[in-house]
Amino acid sequence: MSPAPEIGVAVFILNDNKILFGRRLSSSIGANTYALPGGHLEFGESFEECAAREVKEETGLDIKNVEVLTTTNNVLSDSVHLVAIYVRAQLSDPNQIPQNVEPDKCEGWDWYDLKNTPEPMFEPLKAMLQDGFNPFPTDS
Ligand code: 8DG
Ligand code: MG
Repeated sequence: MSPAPEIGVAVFILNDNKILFGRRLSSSIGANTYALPGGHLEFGESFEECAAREVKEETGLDIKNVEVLTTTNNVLSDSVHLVAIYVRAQLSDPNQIPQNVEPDKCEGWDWYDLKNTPEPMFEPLKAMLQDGFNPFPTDS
């Protein structure tokens, strides 16, 4: 039987025209590449609940105004099929500082301009950003 696709929620945290990215560590999927905070959808969760939970678990940040933006569907190998729901959110308190709560999974978090995103980028995000995807509201 084939393995099931994984469902992830990834969060563009937008603050002061910047986006939070962190470099993935260890043997996880996409090791050494930069990605958004996020994680697997748990049974019964909404996308918004999953986004807030994963952001808190990984960065210590509290978010608000979670909005679904788009999805990706990537088959990375014979055994890895990722479906991701991308949301955007704002910090509940814009003065909060991200903490590296899971240092075994992430090198650390930092803010980047959309025009100067870090490399190498996690594959599912790379194509999106190369295509010109913009997570900011159109009036900002
Ligand atoms: P968990 O198992 O502790 O719940 O979650 P995690 O260990 O934090 O999961 P993850 O690998 O960070 O991400 C969940 C899934 O979402 C995984 O299949 C990879 C996929 N994914 C994308 N794009 C992105 C992204 O930009 N950031 C994150 N974190 N995951 C992403 O396809
Ligand atoms: Mg994660």
